[in-house]
Amino acid sequence: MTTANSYISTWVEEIRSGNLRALSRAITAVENRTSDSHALLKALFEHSGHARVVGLTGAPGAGKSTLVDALATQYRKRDQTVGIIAIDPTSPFTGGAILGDRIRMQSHSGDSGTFIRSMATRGSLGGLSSTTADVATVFDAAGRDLVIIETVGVGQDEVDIVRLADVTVVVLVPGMGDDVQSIKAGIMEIADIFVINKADRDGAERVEREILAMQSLSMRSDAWVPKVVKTIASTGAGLPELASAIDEYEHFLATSELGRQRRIENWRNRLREMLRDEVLRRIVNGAFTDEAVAQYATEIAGNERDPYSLISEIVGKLIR
Ligand SMILES: Nc1nc2c(ncn2[C@@H]2O[C@H](COP(=O)(O)OP(=O)(O)O)[C@@H](O)[C@H]2O)c(=O)[nH]1
Ligand SMILES: [Mg+2]
Repeated sequence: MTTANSYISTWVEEIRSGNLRALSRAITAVENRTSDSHALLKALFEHSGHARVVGLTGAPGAGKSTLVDALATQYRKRDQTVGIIAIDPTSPFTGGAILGDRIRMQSHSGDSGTFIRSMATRGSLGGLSSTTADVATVFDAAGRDLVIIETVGVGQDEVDIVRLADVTVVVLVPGMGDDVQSIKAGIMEIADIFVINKADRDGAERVEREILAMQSLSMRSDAWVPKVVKTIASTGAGLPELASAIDEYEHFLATSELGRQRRIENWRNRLREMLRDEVLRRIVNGAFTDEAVAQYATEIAGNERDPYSLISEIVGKLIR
């Protein structure tokens, strides 16, 4: 027990002192939900709460990774440290995302102030947004000033992830068929800032007009009007403007109590998810092993047993 605790506290100290290997090991542990990750997160939590979290979402190929890179460079110029979580649901373990991120890492290589981690969406034992939130907590406790989460804006998972962020940036591009109208309404509503990337291409103005037209029709409940920033991520054009737009929104959050409310709302959702994960984990470790599930399923399919009583029975045992 004591050994375990001192092992964890040594690990925490290493993480907090900027040891990148310790940080990397911590993220891996959290991602894989290893047996010591729980104790680690508990110990790290008290050191968290300082980082600002920026979420960046948009269609594949919109230039999110390039933009995140360029944004990290902006923050490094201000001497702020950055942790990047890149999530790509299309490339679980191999393929484009990982290769792309290896290449990207080189652009910051030699600078320990930017730390990039790609996360697989499949194979994660907890919910994806839960794992992402925990990795963000690790970065936060490690003293990173800014955590940037990059995710493809497609499904509910991604919307949940983006909700973790203090500031959400939705990346659009001219053409590509993702006109403002066809973008998922859910993604549209969560934008605190719009980026029109690839502004070197034709049609950037049209996208901008569409966003502005949409904004003129409906006001957000908090009265914030999301800024629209045009960028060319590959050259860095518009990046200082994006950083200022993020500053502005952060200032708005800080002076309006909304930042705090947003964090509370976020925790309401996370607590439910954490509870669900934990209950499921305990049940799977107990009565609901793969073998048992196969047996139950066979019996239920054969009408030898009813599923309702089975679930009540299993959950009942856990709660008592
Ligand atoms: N023309 C142009 N190409 C860009 C721009 N930003 C990114 N790209 C390119 O678009 C492609 C996809 O970029 P990537 O960052 O991987 O997109 P992601 O899938 O959204 O992360 C890459 O070939 C980038 O070099 C831009 O502003 N203008
Ligand atoms: Mg990417």
